[in-house]
Amino acid sequence: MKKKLVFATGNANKTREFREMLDPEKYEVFSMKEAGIEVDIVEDGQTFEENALIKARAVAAHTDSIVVADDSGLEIDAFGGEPGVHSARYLGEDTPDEIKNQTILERMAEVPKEKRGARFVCAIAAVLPDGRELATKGVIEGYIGDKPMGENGFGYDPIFYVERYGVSTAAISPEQKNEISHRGQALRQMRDLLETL
Ligand code: ITT
Repeated sequence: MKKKLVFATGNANKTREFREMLDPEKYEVFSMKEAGIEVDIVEDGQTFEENALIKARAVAAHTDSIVVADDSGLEIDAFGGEPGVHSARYLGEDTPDEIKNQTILERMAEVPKEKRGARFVCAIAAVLPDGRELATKGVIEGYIGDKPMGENGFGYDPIFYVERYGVSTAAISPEQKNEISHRGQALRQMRDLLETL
């Protein structure tokens, strides 16, 4: 029987990547909107793990399905790990991604390659109908490039480069990104945990 999942996110790009990675024969993924759930969630955790759990619990209060949430972001070494858990709000919630990326590149103009390290982190939390909670995490190491590159992906992808390809995660295919990404790693682990239920 297919597992019904409600994905506790308002981010359409995360939802797309989730759907790309979950076998539609095994999982029926509903967005909060599709599940008719509207909640205002205050993400006031100190870590990605805490925030993912806050989101999953908030939505689980409104459904009997399995709820899965993703909290993710970009840690930049030259900024002491920022924006980190503040990635969505960084430089203003409504500031377009292109402006955020351009601003980061400008602020890092003088930073040499060896100090441009960065990573995407993704924590995924699930709350089951019986109240059990599951958590997984994925990390992909990379660096901030010297210019935006690529049309795929979303958010900070155009400035986040990976050594393996020498290009940004917006310049590789969605399949290639899912194979190596923070979200891909965390979601595959979560899928394995859900398989054992
Ligand atoms: P929800 O909380 O509703 O899930 P959100 O976009 O607010 O959506 P987060 O609080 O987890 O999600 O913020 C994560 C931000 O980090 C996101 O808005 C992107 O800017 C960035 N981000 C996360 N994963 C990314 C990825 O795979 N590629 C590029 N940027 C990413």
